[in-house]
Amino acid sequence: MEKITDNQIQFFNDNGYLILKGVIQPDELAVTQSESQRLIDEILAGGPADEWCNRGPEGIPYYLTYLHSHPNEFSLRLLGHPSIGDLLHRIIGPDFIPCYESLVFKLPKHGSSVRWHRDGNAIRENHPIFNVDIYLDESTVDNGCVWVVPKSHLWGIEEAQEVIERGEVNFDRPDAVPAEVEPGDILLHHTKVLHGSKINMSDTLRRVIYFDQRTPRWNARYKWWQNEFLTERCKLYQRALHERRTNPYASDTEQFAYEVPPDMPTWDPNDNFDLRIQHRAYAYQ
Ligand SMILES: O=C(O)CCC(=O)C(=O)O
Repeated sequence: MEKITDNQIQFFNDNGYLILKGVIQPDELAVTQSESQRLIDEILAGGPADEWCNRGPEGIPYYLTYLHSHPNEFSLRLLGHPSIGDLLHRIIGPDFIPCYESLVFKLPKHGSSVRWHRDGNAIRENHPIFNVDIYLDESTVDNGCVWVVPKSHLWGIEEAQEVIERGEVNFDRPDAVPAEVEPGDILLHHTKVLHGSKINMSDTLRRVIYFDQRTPRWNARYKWWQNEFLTERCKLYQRALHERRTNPYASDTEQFAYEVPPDMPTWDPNDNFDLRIQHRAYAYQ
């Protein structure tokens, strides 16, 4: 199993992004590709997942929210991937809790663009709050890969906001770099690093799964959600690890050992709770 190195963690902390090569093995990649295609087909046919799929600036579907809640064979097991657990533990700490997931897809010929942005409500302080982006397809400049502005996660809120407002769709920044990747690679992007992507005019599809995670200590400080949101999501993560353990891939050589953070519940396998744990239902505002 590939494990993130200390040098890679340093690069991520310094630059706000990092590419990890070949983390997802071919057997898992094949299941993930075919299952995600099934969900995309369901969206394009106006099936149940479509109601949960956002459109981009061009009006094209591209962003399936609450991925685990759309019945599928791959997303919980992917969340339970041991390399992902290991890197979350090492960068964030043992109390990480996966809080959100989505499937982003850029359709061939008319794949949505994503303007320069930071994710969520940017806070002033700099914690390692980041997304794990798992690529199912090659992502290149040609098919609308993500661009990042290295070190911009260290900028102040006003400085970043000025760029976001000025250059919404202008990717010709001399300091921007394309995060080109291959299927099975992982991109880590800090939620405060400026990032975005151009429209896909090429013939190729590109799909990526996003996992976002937080900790109870950050939530206590920034008051994003009522505590129950984290307790439900902590149970979801334990369920994901259970799915991976009980339905492993042939390529699995180990499992991630998660210690349930203090004051968080232990999941009971008989507790078959709703996987659509919505942020807004638990938001403080
Ligand atoms: O995958 C992409 O092109 C960017 C997606 C993104 O940054 C977002 O949806 O917040």
